[in-house]
Amino acid sequence: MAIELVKKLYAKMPDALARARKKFGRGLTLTEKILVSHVDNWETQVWERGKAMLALRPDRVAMQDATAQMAMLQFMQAGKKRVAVPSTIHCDHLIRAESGSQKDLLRAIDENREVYNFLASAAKKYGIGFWKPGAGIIHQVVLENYAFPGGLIIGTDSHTPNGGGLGMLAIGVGGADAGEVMAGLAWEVLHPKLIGVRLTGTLQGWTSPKDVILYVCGLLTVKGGTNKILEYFGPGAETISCTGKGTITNMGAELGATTSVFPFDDKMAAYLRITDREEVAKLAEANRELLVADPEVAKAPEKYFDQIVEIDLSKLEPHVVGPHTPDLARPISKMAAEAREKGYPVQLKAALIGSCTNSSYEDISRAAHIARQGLKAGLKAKTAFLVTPGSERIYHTMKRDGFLQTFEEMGGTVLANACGPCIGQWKRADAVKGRVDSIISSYNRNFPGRNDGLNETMSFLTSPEIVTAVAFAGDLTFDPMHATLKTADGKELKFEPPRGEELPAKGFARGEEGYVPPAENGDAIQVEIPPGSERLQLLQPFPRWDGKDFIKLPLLIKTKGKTTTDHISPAGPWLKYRGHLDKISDNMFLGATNAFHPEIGKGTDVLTGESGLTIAQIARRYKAKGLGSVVVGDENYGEGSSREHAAMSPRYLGVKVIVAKSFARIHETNLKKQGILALTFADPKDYDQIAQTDRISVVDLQHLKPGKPVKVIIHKADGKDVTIQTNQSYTEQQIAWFKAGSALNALN
Ligand code: MIC
Ligand code: SF4
Repeated sequence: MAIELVKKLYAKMPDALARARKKFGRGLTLTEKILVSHVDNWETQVWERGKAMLALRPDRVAMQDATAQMAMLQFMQAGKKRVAVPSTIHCDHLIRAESGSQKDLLRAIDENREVYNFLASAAKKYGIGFWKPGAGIIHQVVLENYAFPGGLIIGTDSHTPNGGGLGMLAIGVGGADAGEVMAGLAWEVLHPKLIGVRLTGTLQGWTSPKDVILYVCGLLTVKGGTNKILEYFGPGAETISCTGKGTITNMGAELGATTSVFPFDDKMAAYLRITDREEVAKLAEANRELLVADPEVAKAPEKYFDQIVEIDLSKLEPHVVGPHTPDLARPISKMAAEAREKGYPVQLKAALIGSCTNSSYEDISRAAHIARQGLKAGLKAKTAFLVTPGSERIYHTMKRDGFLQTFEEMGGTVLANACGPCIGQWKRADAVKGRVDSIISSYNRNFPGRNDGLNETMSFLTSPEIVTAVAFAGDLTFDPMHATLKTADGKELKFEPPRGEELPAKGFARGEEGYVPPAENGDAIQVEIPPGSERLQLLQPFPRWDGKDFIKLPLLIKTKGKTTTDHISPAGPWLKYRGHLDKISDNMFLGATNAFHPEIGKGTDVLTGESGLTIAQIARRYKAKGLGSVVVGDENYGEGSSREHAAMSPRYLGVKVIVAKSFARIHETNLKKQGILALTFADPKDYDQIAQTDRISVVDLQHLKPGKPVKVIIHKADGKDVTIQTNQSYTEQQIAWFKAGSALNALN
C-alpha cells in the first residue's frame, strides 16, 4: 500500500481541521474530520447536513468482479489512459459453491474465463491492481491491505463500510460513481446526518460484535440509516477488536447508512501491525488526535450528533434476525417462542459461517472452540455446515491452526474464499422448490431468494459461534446459553461460552498472493472483449431526453412491500450476465411482488391484456412499440446492494420514471446516474391510488429545478384525471444528467 498517500493526508489534515473548527465554531466529530480533509473545494463547499451535496476526493476505489464489469465498461467510455486514483478489482462474487474450494475455484476460472480476462486486461491497461479469483472477498482484502485510519474509500459494493473497522470512511457506490472518480472527477454524496452510537461496558460470554449490529438493525430498521453516518464512540468501542468493528460497520449497510466508522485505537494499530503495516500503525499513532473525535464531542454528544444511540455491551444479549429481513431482530432467548408462534420451520437445512462480514480470526477461533466442545462430546453437525473464509490469509491461518480440520470433523465443508452462498452462488443439494426450509448463517443479508435461489427459504442471521452451536442441534430454536444437547452416551452437553483469540499469536499464514500489479504503461495492452460474447457487451450510450414531458405512459409494475435490488435484479445464476446488459435485463423484477399479479415477478401487458408475462417481457413489448413506461415502488425502494443493473436494466428496457414512497441511497443515485427520473410521492397515500390500467403523465419537466415538486397526472381508465404531487432530490448537476440521458453522456 502506498504509504506516501497516508503521510500526505496526515500532513494536510491539521490545517483542514483548524479551518473547519473555525468555520463551525466548535470541535469536530471523527466523521467531520475525514470529510473536511477530503473535500474537493473548501471555498465553495456548503456544509449543511441532510441538504448540501458534498464533493469529495476519495483516496482509493475498490471494485468486485460482479460490479466492476459495468464500472469498467463505463470508465472506458470516458476515454482516459489511466485511472486518476489508486484502484483495485477483486474476483470474489462469481465463484459458485458446490463441491468445496479447490474444485469450485477451478470450475469458476473455466466458466468465467471471458470475464476474468476482460477485467484482468482492463486492470493491467488502466493502472488498476487485480486480485485473482480465490484471493478473497473484496472487503476482507481491503481491510488487510488498503484500509487505513482517516482515509476515504469508495467501493462498488454496499458492504464497503467494512473498512470503517479500521477508522476510515468507506462508502458503497454504483459503478458509474467509481468510473467517474477513476476518470478524475470529484465524487458527490448528500451531506449525511450523524448518528452517534455510544458504547459502554464490555461484551460478555456468548455476545459478540455481530450482536451489536443485529441489535442496532432491530432498533433503527432497514431505512433508519439512510443518508446518515453512524459514528461509534465511548469506552466500549476500545474493547472491541478491529475485525469486530469491521463486522459492525460492514453490516451498517443493512440500515441503509451511508457508512459507519470507529475512532482509531490500539486494536486498530495491532491489526495494522499483524497485517504487515507497521509504518501505517506508527503514523496513525503519531497522529492519533486527527483520527478520533475532538474531546469535547464525548462530553456533550447531543451537540454534535443528530441522534444518539446508547448501548451497554455488558448487558447485550446474543441476537438472531430474520427471516427475510435483517431488522426482524430478537435476543436468542426469545427465538423459540417466536418460531412456534409464527410457524417458522425449526429443523435447519444448513448452517453457514464466514463471508465478508464474519470470517476474522476471532470469529473463526470462537466458532472452533464451540465445535471442539461438540466433537469432544461425540457430536456432529446435524445439518449441512459450510465455511466461507474471507481471504487467502484467513484460509491458510485457519488451516495452520487446526480450525479447518475441526470444522471438517464436525461434518463441515470449506468453500472457496469468495461470496458463494451469500449471493446465491450455491447449489444447495437438498433444496426443493415450494418447500419452506430454514437456514442460518453469519452473513449480513437474508432477503428472499438470496442464498439458494428459493424465495420461500427462511434465512436467519446470527454470530458464527451461535451458528456453530445451533448446527450441532440442527434446530433453529436451540439456545446454547440455556439449553443442553443429548450426547451419544446419553449425557447432557451444556456448551461453555465461546473463547477465541482476536489475532493469531503466530501471525497470519501466507497463502498464494493472488495479486497482479498493473502495467507501468498500458498503451499497448488490448482490453479483451471477444466479439459475440454472451458475457460481455460494450455499452451504447442511452438516448438523450427529447425535451418533452412524459405523456400517458403505461404502468409496468407497482411493487408491493420490500423491493430490494435482489428483487429488481436477482443475482445467483444471473451474475454471469453482469457484463451483458441485454441478457441480464431478462431478470428485471423477477423477485418483485407486483401489486396486480398473484405471481412474483410477473404482470400484465396492459396494451393487449395478456397476463402472466415476466416484467421484462412486458417492458420489451412496450419498448418495441416505442413506448416508455413507469414503475411505482413502495418504501425504501432499491434497498440493499450497489448493483447498478437494478437501474440500468429498467433504463435499457424503457422505464422513464420511478415513483416510490422512498428510496435507498445508493439505488436512488444509480437511477439518477442512468437517466431515470426518481420521484417520491409527496403524500405516500397516493401510492394506493395507482391502478393497473392507469396511464401516467409527468409534466412541466422543462422547468425541473432543485427542490421543485413535480406534477404527475394519473389518467384513470374511466376517463378521469387525478393530479398528484411528487418530490425529487435532484441537484443542478443531476438534472443535467437526466437531460443528457445519463451522467456518462453529460461527461462527453
Ligand atoms: C450483496 O451483498 O448484495 C452484493 C452482491 O455484494 C452486492 C453487489 C452486487 O450485487 O454485485 C452489494 O452488496 O453491493
Ligand atoms: Fe460477498 Fe455477501 Fe459480502 Fe456481498 S455481503 S460482498 S455477496 S460475502
